[in-house]
Amino acid sequence: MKAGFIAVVGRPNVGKSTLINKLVSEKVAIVSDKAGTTRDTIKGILNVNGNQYVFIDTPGIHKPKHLLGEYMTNSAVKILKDVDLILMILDGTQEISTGDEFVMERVMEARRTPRILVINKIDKLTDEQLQAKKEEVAEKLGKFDGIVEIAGEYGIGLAKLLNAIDPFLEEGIQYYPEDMYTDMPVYRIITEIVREKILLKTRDEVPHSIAIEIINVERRENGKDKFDINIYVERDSQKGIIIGKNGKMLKEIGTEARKEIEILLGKEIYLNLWVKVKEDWRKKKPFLKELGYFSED
Ligand SMILES: Nc1nc2c(ncn2[C@@H]2O[C@H](COP(=O)(O)OP(=O)(O)O)[C@@H](O)[C@H]2O)c(=O)[nH]1
Ligand SMILES: [Mg+2]
Repeated sequence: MKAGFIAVVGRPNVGKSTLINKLVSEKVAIVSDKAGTTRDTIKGILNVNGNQYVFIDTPGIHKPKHLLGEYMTNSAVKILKDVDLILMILDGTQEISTGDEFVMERVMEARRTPRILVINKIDKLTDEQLQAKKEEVAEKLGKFDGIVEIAGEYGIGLAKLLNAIDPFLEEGIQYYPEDMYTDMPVYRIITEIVREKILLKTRDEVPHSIAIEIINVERRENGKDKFDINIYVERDSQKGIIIGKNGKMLKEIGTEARKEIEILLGKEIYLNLWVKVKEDWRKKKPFLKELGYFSED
């Protein structure tokens, strides 16, 4: 058995979570077109051909603007020194930006950790554009222990990516049982599902202003379990957006989330969603701790 921890880093929206979900064939990380979707480091575990790949999804690394952002960037950067390999993901459809360079600087700080560059979203690139992208990488980002081109969303290039990772795995180790595909507790997956449904339906500041907390679970011997879940927002106006006209939006969010949670749990449930205003919660450490962020300090 060979195994290794592989940190997947990059600026927001390059496709980190999509790639890991595809690799492990299960949804471990929620995905949306909004930057800042992933707030925590999440492990997706792949067992194949006697190799165990432990991919660590990270929040996009960016210059933090608030306490939650600081937590997100710090938790991504902290793990870089401890992993066997870093995959730095680029969105091939975008020019390499100061955002990518900021990520690269963090990667370089973990000096001894090998790094592979992954150019993603090649489904949208011509051969010429891909070639130009590689030249841009060499010029703006510097040296890597390998470069791989993929389209994570469509599963293109994933076998090559695993081949490129293999030399960096450690011999004689298995970190997790073979049937385990994530380290996320089931309650955490449930709150993430609710958050994803909201992210997909909202825009501007709303997606960033949401926190989800399970406040009560009623288990019933005969009948469906009942979940009460709070959706926190930062402003009254955001509460209005999420509830929607005659409660329509909240109802849709609830139905979509319930269906996915039922698949996860393998049984039907009742799901009650409540929208609460908690002003500026992203700046309040005690509340962030209550939600499970900053849990280690
Ligand atoms: N065209 C294309 N879009 C992709 C690909 N991978 C991810 N995306 C899209 O990019 C957006 C951000 O993806 P996500 O995985 O949440 O990015 P993250 O912030 O880096 O985790 C989503 O809208 C994805 O559907 C890809 O291979 N091709
Ligand atoms: Mg993500």
